[in-house]
Amino acid sequence: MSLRDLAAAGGVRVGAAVNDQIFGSGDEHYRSLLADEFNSVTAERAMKWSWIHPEPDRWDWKASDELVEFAEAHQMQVRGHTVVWPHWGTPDYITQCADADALRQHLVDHVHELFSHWAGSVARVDVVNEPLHWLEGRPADSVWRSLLGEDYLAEVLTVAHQADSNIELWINETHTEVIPDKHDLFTRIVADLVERDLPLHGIGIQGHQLYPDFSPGPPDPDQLYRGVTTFSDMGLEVAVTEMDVLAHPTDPARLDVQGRIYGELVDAALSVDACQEVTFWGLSDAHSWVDEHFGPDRAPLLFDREGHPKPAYDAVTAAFASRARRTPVG
Ligand code: 9MR
Repeated sequence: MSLRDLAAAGGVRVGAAVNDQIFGSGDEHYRSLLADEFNSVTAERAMKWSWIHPEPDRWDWKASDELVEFAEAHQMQVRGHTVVWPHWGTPDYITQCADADALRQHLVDHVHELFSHWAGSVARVDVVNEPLHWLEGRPADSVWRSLLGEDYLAEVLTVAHQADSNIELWINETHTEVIPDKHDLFTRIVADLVERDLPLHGIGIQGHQLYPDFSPGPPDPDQLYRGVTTFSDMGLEVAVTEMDVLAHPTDPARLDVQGRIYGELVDAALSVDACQEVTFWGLSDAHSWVDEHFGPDRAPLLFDREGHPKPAYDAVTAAFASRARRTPVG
């Protein structure tokens, strides 16, 4: 049984981030692996503001439309990623905006155009990505925070809900499972939005495991479980949205160690009913943002460079199988 079949048997989604260059090149092996093993896709870049709407009067739909059409043809769901992102992926006409009303108008125009284009084909959107500093328990500095104020998340949710109330709205954050201060602040922010009844559907816990290259702590399934239950207890849906696990090049047992870590993390997340999705941040070790940023050969994904399944694939498959045994569909 493929990963996708096992996920479907448990009523959950298994996703992959799609690299627009490889996908767009028409690579048949890449495309068939994607459709055979996954039932959800996230565009790794193609839906970000800088790519899809690089200038106020210019939209570039090609790469994302092609992905949405592919997903429809293969009965896969689409996770839209992302609208407001303090750190990155945002064009200069936004990051250099100096006037709050002008920024608000850009937000309304952008979201309305996106959501009317995507109506019926994009099920959910990470409307805010990484509102906090990457490695510290404090808000990220951005034009959104400086012009619209601390409560800009509420404003973004309201604008998006007015644009299309059928698209699920998500906030996506990273490293909360390895930085306790960050988890605590994020929990307070989300609890406040929920208490005020803002239209928030779910929380994405990205799940990048970059230790020891970057993250302050090693992968910790208990902390991931704590993160998932925190938001599930607030009545929200939860997804692991960008998982990858770095396998350090000098460790001879690295692929087995990586497999064990993957299995424990996915198991911890899927053991909570509210966790409805695990998405991996890429398809095979041939292409990952990890190698570009942290050095070559970190082999962070489920398939090797040739597209063959690794021990990580087997471990993740076992975790999805156990979810399917616990909550069979139908
Ligand atoms: O993997 C993505 C990389 O190809 C892009 O250049 C980069 C900027 O758009 O974004 C990377 O994806 C990020 C994701 O959108 C949000 N969480 C962290 C991911 C890795 O940096």
